[in-house]
Order: sequence, then structure tokens, then C-alpha cells
Amino acid sequence: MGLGAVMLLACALPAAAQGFEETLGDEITAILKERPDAFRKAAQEVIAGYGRDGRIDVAGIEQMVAIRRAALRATQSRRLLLADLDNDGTISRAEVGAVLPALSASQRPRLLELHRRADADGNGGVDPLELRDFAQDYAESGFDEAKAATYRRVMLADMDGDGWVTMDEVARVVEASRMDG
Ligand SMILES: [Ca+2]
Ligand SMILES: [Ca+2]
Repeated sequence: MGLGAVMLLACALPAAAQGFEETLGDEITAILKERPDAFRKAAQEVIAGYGRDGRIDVAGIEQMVAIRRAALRATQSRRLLLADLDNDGTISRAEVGAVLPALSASQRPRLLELHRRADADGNGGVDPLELRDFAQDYAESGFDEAKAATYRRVMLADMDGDGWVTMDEVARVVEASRMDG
């Protein structure tokens, strides 16, 4: 190993750490300093679950947000649709009344409460639009903007700027932040 290589190695670590803040910006630097493991976990989840070829892009993250919210909407809608006995898309008070005896003592007040809250105009029936809005509210509180932002921030690890983030890039920024801190 020549003298040049040794000097290069000696300089490599501080130089990389110094460049790190400049390259990444304040937002990700702060996140990585406070919660590097949470950042890595979010990246892992989004890449493994919703990525392609071990990487994720903006569209993939938005897809994930949409999929997770759709699942929550479906869960909430189902709770009321179980009482749409005539399958006309509206859950009437009479239908809820007919279903109640088949439910357990703890499920009964839950269905009544859901039906009351979903019936936005208070006319006694939960129509398809009311059901859709009710399910959407549930999805947006269960997977809210703050949670979505956690996953969207994974894109901040796109070190080479090609629009994709790999776990390798995530590992590199997490490591760089450790050296920096
Ligand atoms: Ca009905
Ligand atoms: Ca209504």
C-alpha cells in the first residue's frame, strides 16, 4: 500500500462524515440522529412489502399508503355491511335491529354506535356515500398523514438520486449518520 492510499484512508472517514450533512440535508440528518432504527425499519417494511427488485420509488410508497388505507376502509365498511341484509347498499335501522340478536352482548353496542356515527345526516340509514366517508375517516386516522410521512421520508435516502432507494443506500445513510454523530 503506497503512502497516497494510506493518506486517502486516513482522510476517508472524516471527509465522508462531513459530506454527509451537506448531501443529505437537515431533515434526514435529524431523523437519523434521533431514530435511526425507526428509519431503517420503515425502509425495510416498504421495500420488502411494496418494492420491486429490492428497491422502492415514490410511486411504490404512494401505492403502499393506498393499499394500507384501502385495507382499513374495507375493515370498517365490513362491520356495517354485515347488516345490509337486502344488499341494497344502505344499512337501515331495521336491518341493524334484525341483526342485533345474533350478536354477542359486547358486539351489539358496538354495531349500534358504528351505525349512529356513520349515519351522517341522521335519517336512520347509512347509505353508500355515508359508508364510504365513514370508512375513509377511519382509514385516514388509522393510517394518518404523519404515518404516511414516515414512509415517504424513506426517499430521502436516495443518495445517487436515481429515484429509487435500496436497503444498501439506507444502510449507508444510517451508518454515515452514526459516524457523524
Ligand atoms: Ca340494506
Ligand atoms: Ca344517512
